Formats: sequence, structure tokens, C-alpha cells
Amino acid sequence: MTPLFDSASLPPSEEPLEEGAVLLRGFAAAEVQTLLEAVSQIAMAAPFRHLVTPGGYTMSVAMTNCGRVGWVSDRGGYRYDPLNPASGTPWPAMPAAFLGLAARAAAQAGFTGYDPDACLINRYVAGAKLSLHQDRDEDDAWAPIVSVSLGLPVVFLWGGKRRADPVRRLRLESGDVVVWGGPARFVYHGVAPLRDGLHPLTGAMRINLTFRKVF
Ligand code: MD6
Ligand code: FE
Repeated sequence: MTPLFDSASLPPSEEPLEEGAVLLRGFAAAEVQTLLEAVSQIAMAAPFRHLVTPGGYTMSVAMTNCGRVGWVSDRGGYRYDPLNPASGTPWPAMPAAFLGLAARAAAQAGFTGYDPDACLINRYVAGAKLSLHQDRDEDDAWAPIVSVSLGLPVVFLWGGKRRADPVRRLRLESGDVVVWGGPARFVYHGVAPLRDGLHPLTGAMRINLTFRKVF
């Protein structure tokens, strides 16, 4: 299904979600192709993998990383690792275009001087999802998470600080950026199962970049 329009054809707009959290629609729209080319380069050095959760489930989302450390999961738990466990080598460096975009988006949301250590790259195909969770594996409890959507649209689940809080469903299009930090840093969030579709740049996939300040 091709949407009639997406954020690439709309002017950027800013939608506050709560104190410390904002949805920047179209913020990365002009850079989507450049970002996807960088993702392809990274994936050649560090291929996408389906990680296993500590509970023994294989994740439906495929992941890789770039930056000083990468987020990984296995039977032993979640952690940030300076080496890719699949190869034993460091993760690819974070491209300057990634750092620049993340810092500009964070600043737009009120977080100046953002210098992320890690960029987790998620690849979704139809049916892939991410259950409601908090990001709690980082030492820095204030610096924001910056999440950049590329390719197919998806429903992002935006909950509250407690798991039982009501969940909003936000449609994210290619080029949309969500920033959450400070008082919103531990909000529960997730991704609803990706629906079938074809995007001109990613085909049947959605790619998500999530930037984190780990240390
Ligand atoms: C997304 N990803 O893919 C959001 N959080 O749109 C996450 O929220 C996330 O992929 C913690 C660990 C891995 C993730
Ligand atoms: Fe998360």
C-alpha cells in the first residue's frame, strides 16, 4: 500500500509528547537516502542479526550497530559491547552524518551537546515488532534517546512511566524523529507489528536508527 502522502512531502513539524519528549515529523526527510546508504555500508562490515533475548526468544527485529559500543542481547542479558560478538571486531564508526543529525534533533528537543556513544540499527520486515519496554541499559539517565524512522511507516507505541499506563499509537513515517530524555527518559515504548508495504527506498522494510548516550 502506497500512502497518499508521507512526511517527505510535508513541511517539518513539531509535536510535543510530554515534558522531555517530542516527535519531529519530517526532521530527517531530506537525508533519508544518505542515511540509508550509510546503513548499507555499516551492514557490510557488521551484518544484521536476529539476537536472542535473555529469556531465549529470537527477536523478530534484526539488528546491527555503529559507534563506540553496540547494544547486544544474548542468554546472558542485555549489554553494550565495544566488540561485535559475531566477529570479535569493533563496530563500524558512527558516520558524521549520523552524529550531526542526532545532535541537531536532540538540540531541537532542548538537549544541547548531545554526543551519543552508540547507534543501534533495527531492521523490520512485515510482522516484526518490539514489545513495550524501557531503555535502561545506559548509565546516563538524562541524555535523550533519538530515534530516526526510515522506509515503511509503522505504529510507534508511546506509553508512560509505568507499564500499565495508557499507550498512544503514533504513526511514524520515513524521516520522522522521536526524541525522549530528561523527565521522559524512562517512558515505556515499543513498535507495533510492521504491516506489508513497499517503500521506494527500502522496499518491504523499515529501518530505525536509535542513538544513545551510554556512559
Ligand atoms: C525502534 N527501538 O526500533 C525502537 N530499545 O523503533 C527501541 O526502542 C529499542 O530496538 C531498546 C533496545 C532495542 C531497541
Ligand atoms: Fe527502546
